[in-house]
Amino acid sequence: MLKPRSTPTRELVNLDGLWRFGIAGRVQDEPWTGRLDTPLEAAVPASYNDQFTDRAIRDHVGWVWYQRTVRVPRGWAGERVLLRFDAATHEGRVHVDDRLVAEHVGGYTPFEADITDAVRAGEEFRLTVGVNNELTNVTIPPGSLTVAQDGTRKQTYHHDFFNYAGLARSVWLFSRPATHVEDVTVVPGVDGATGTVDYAVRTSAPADVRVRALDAEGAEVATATGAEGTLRIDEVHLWQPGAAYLYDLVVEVLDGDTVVDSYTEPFGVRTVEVRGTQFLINGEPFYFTGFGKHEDTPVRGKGHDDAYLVHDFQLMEWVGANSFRTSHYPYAEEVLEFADRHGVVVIDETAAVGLNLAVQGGLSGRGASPTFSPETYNDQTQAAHAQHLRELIARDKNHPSVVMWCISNEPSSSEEGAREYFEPLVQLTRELDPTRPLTSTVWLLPNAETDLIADLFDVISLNRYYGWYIATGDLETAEDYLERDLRGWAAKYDKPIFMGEYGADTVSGLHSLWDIPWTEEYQQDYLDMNHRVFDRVEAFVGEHVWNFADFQTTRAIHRVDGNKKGVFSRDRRPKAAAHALRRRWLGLGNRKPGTQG
Ligand code: BDP
Repeated sequence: MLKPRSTPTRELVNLDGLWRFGIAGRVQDEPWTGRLDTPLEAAVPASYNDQFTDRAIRDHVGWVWYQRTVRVPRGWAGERVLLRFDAATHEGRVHVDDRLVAEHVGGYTPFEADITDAVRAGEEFRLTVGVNNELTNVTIPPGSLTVAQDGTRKQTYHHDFFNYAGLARSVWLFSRPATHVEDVTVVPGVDGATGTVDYAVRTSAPADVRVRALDAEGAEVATATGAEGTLRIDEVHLWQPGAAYLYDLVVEVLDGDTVVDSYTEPFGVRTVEVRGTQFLINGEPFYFTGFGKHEDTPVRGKGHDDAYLVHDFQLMEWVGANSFRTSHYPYAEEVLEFADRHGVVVIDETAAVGLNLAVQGGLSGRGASPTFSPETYNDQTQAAHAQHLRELIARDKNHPSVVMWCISNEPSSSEEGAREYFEPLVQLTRELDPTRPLTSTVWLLPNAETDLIADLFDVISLNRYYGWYIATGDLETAEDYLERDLRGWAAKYDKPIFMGEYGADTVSGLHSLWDIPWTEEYQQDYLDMNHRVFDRVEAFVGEHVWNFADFQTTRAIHRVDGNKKGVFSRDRRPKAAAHALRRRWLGLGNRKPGTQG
């Protein structure tokens, strides 16, 4: 789905700001039919949970309502008028005046509604949006929902991060010509010094199409006509990790000589390939340094914030990180665009976190339910996962920063049913995007012998906590376990091995002379131990520390005001480990430590 942009034929109005807000049960029934009966206002974009002092709002399970009035610009008569929600977490229902105009399930991908027939240029309408935060066995991410006899809804989670919800990303009103560009796909390639750009344009109705590639200075470097084709860019300027370069693809829909729609999609020319145990970007071995992140800040929750965006990327550059993973859901598109412009490499992850009842069963002492079964994660879950993959790839396919899809985090991959669940999803992802490698992270228990799905993927991504959850506080034993584990994978598979997560909770400012978990010294020693092992394993292609920053977690997990595995605190101050990582990562030049540049 194309990002709404202002172009010579399209206009865009941003609807962020303060909206009337209330939770179901405290506002009238069918709140879209009139003015929302509430004293509250909530900021958009931001999760609603932490904006108020009321626990009932923070912990609300079910629908909440947002409302504002919107005026359609008077010059839009004759144009199609659309609403676009960058995200409604996890389900959205949109009403224009009394009319339902859109419904969408999935909290981290965008959706739009053509409201032309419901509004008039120059006039106002009432925009009411319901957002539901419930997670069940058939949503992505999954959760468990129980409803008590008195109707109280209780939500439990299969992930540790707080279930921030609401309108955490921007809302737009935009105009589009009746005959328009619906979609653009750009697949770059390299042929010697020439860039090849396979493009495909989908239009709303049969029409002539012209495309022009412009370089960063705006000079035209290639042009073609037709909805599909290949552009050749001589002396191409590659998009490189740490040295971004973007072209623009200007796509025009023509009626004779008249341009009826124009849309500009930025793109980069780079290649990605897994060969043997190497991960190649532009034919060069690439070593990932960086983090698993979260969209998480005080007060805003998962709300997108440009100041944090800039600051987080500054901190990543400062620490020498060349990449990050969008753990555990697709991030705001602004984040990927920023990564495109600044040469930061991204592993783009779905919201499929928690397809794992083995972890929970073990911890609760109740015994594990089977993860994959008609009562638990079933065909309907798989269908929701497939739909999520379609929407993610439709949104992010043209970003040069995205070098790999991570289709799930820590599923129960050694359990019966895992292969049947994942094989069709892997196949679907390869059909949707034949160009990017695939991975899925492996949780701490399955090893090379017990895992049932690793062969389906191109890169083996391991989340390992030896020295934290296993061999806690005993880094010698942890080092031995880790090395044996990694060597097991390296012996079995001729594939790159990547550390998707490794980390230790650390309270900023807590120090000790001794090797004591939770101290800043322990976090450093823990990371050092991991790095010694990584550097001894040849097939190793990168390391993403868990986590970039401390983040808020759900109540039902043993945490001290959130997950403290951040290398930076929640307010982005460096822990000692940040300085240690900086010493290791700066100057690596995207190369594995110890190898020649
Ligand atoms: C991993 C999960 C991650 C958690 C982390 C932890 O992938 O989401 O935050 O453990 O426990 O299993 O810190």
